Amino acid sequence: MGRERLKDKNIVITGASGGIGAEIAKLCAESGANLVLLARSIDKLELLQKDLQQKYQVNVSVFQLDVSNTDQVQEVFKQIFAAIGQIDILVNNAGFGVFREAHAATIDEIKGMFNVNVVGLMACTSMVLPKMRERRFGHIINIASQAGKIATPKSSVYSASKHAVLGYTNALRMEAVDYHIQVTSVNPGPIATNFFNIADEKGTYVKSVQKFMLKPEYVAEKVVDSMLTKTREINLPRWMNMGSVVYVLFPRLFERIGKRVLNKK
Ligand code: NJP
Repeated sequence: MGRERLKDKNIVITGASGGIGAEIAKLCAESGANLVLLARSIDKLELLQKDLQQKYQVNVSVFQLDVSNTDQVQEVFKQIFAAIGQIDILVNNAGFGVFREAHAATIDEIKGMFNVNVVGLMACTSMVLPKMRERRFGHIINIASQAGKIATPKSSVYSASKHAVLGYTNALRMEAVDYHIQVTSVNPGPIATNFFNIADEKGTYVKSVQKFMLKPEYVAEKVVDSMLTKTREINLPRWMNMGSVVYVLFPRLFERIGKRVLNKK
């Protein structure tokens, strides 16, 4: 799909220092968009900034931001608006998971996942919504997960956080429609990124899902293709989403028959 519509648009991406965030940034820059890249690792953001500016002659600003620090979110978004005027697209991508059974998850891990994946995403969204509503224009893309549709053993907390993201995103979409603001959720299965260095310490899950692991470049392509379109949800791989449809219809049967498949972590 042609991406000319992204030329000169201002796109903000959280969690842009690596993984799918960095890949989304590359494709947006290639399409002529101006970028604001956010993450905690400012050194990585500065390297990416240099690379994209040199290759594509677009404006790229970077800000250090821990999205779980809501005071910092407010401060950084004020600076962004002062620097670039308006935000056309926000990609809420920052997130992490720790795969552990519910009884073993520590309070710090629980708060950590919710503060980044849920509160941080909502805080960033609330910073852009008023201006998008005023302009009656904008697109908010929330990176959720297939884990937001089907919870599996060892992902109770992570799944709960992504279920929260999907609930928020679905309500937001209905609130935003009259203001011509598009809202898209992205629900991928496993993607080959650094995510698993934190989520799957022992590498058990990575080993068992290796054969259908998605490439970050592929996920990024789908996300960028959806920008400024009316795409409601992106589900990858598509067959995995069929599972969540069956799950809604026959939950008891699905949990019983799918036990082995769902127990990969
Ligand atoms: O992971 P990774 P992905 N404040 O670890 C940033 C979801 N997802 O690209 O702060 C601000 O390579 C971190 O930057 P830094 C997943 O839940 C993934 O796979 O510098 N930023 C880095 O740029 C997440 O929402 C899979 O450490 C923070 C980025 O987030 C999204 O995809 C499957 C931060 C993470 O890059 C991107 O993850 C799925 C904070 N407090 C959903 N904490 C998968 N990989 O399998 C982290 O269904 N970041």
